[in-house]
Amino acid sequence: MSTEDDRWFTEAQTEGVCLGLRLGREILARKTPYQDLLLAETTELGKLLALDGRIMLTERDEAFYHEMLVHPALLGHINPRRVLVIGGGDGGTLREVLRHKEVEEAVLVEIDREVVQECRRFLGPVHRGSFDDPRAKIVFQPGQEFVSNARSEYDVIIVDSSDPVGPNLPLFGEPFFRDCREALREGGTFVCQCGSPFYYPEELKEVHRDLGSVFGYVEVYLGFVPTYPSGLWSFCLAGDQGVPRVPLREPLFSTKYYTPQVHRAAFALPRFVEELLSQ
Ligand code: SPD
Repeated sequence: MSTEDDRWFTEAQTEGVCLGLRLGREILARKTPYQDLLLAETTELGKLLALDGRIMLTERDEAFYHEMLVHPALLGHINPRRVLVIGGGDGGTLREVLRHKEVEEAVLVEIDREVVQECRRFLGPVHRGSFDDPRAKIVFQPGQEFVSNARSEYDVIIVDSSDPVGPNLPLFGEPFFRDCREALREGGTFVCQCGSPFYYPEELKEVHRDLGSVFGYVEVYLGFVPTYPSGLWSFCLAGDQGVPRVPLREPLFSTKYYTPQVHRAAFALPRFVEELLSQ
């Protein structure tokens, strides 16, 4: 399908469905110790970051994902001072966390140093200097290892992982969720992305079930990310003292996708999602 002048990146979203993005200049393509890393210009969606052939972000729609991963958790917490981000080596999640003036420290734990290094260099509009913010601390370590050594330290834990395969697998499942619970302070909130409920219902179902066996409260909400499989994307919020489905404060910054109204509406689930969660 690709010729020299007409190159495409295609992600096989399922065995029978692909998404194709027409590429411009390739910025870099190489193997890191953990995964295949690709950074390229696309003709319509800005720069693309793909890991192991999966789209992590395009500049055009990354804010949709990062805002919806971060703001429901932070604006639903009464005073989020210390925040832990697991994964998210492109810096988009960290950027959104640091927009909250209550945040005094944000620790980002990324397994792959090269992802941070290359995103820092080529994806300025995504991280917008967040790696160098005095409130940010960057740690290169497997997220599950870092969390297993933390006790009652964080107000919010955000898991910005890829799909549950390869180096991301340990970030899904009960043992990791238990360690996250231990790492949270009283009244703390956990949030993670849970994939496409349309193509991968089992992923959401299992994360929801496993979080439910660890935390007192779990809530599912949805967002729209055009370049992720099916576009319809799910997230789970969890905590032991309830998880508010409404913002406790107004956001004091501009956004591309998130609004307090979207926040409230995101918890209204289509029938097929309600049904898969109740099975
Ligand atoms: N199907 C890929 C889902 C990836 C979710 N996380 C992306 C990381 C962007 N910060």
